Amino acid sequence: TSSKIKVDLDPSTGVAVMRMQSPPVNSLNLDLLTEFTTTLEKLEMDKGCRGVIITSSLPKIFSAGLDILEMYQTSPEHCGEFWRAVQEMWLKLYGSKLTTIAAINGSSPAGGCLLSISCDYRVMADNPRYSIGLNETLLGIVAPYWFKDTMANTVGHRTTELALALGRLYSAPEALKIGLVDELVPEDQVVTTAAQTMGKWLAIDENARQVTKAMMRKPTIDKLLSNREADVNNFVSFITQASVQKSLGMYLKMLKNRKG
Ligand code: CO8
Repeated sequence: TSSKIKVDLDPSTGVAVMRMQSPPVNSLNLDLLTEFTTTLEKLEMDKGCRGVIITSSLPKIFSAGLDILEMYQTSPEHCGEFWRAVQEMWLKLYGSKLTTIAAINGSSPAGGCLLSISCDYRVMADNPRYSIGLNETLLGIVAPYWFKDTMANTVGHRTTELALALGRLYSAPEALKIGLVDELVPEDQVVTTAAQTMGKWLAIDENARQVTKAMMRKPTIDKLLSNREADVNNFVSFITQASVQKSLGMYLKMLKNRKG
């Protein structure tokens, strides 16, 4: 099976680097989501692993977010299966007992932003051409409540309200300003800075840190856990609406025309 994620675990530090390598844009399709979740599960069970750095092996792009082709002109059954995989990825990552750091070395819209804000800490490349944000409304779709909750837990309610309503994509400097990312560094230092920061996190008492993380995040996670099937049904009935399909089609066309 061809792997969409390269994993390197350094046994001397207990830190693994997960590199998404799914050209052209690391869009989160069913395969990548599933591999992401199983990779994280394996690292969680590995006694030699305490932290994970998540980054991209593609230049200029961290992740283009959810693969629109998984939800455009596909069956309701497929949309449901896809959505369960998105939920699973978020539940695993947001609730991970490992320390997780996003090394955001390129653009990170929508699902890419969700992935980033589900980590404990974010280091982004200091390049104003790279942007990050929950831009769902620009596609005529609505970020689910647990995307919204994750963002509000990161930057606060009002900033999230503005960001989601306008579908804002923040340049790296803007993202730092609102606290959507924690640190900007030159592009070639994103992963090394993440590794240095990881050192600080791993110096904290493991149990105290894990209990604290769970305390902060469990209510948000439980909200989805107690409502997963309703959330799947909600997604499927929304995304399969003719008007929403039309918006997705127009957005895909816009992406293609933008080229060159
Ligand atoms: N899904 C599928 N295909 C994509 C996606 C995507 N998210 N992003 C890009 N592509 C495709 C492009 O169409 C293009 O295809 P082709 O080669 O056939 O023309 C190819 O990937 C390369 O893309 P670009 O030429 O645009 O590459 P650039 O390097 O110029 O730009 C970007 C990279 C910045 C990532 C740009 O592609 C972009 O902005 N992509 C769209 C990002 C986006 O808006 N994603 C939103 C996805 S929706 C989501 O994640 C959350 C949904 C929540 C659902 C809730 C519903 C209820």
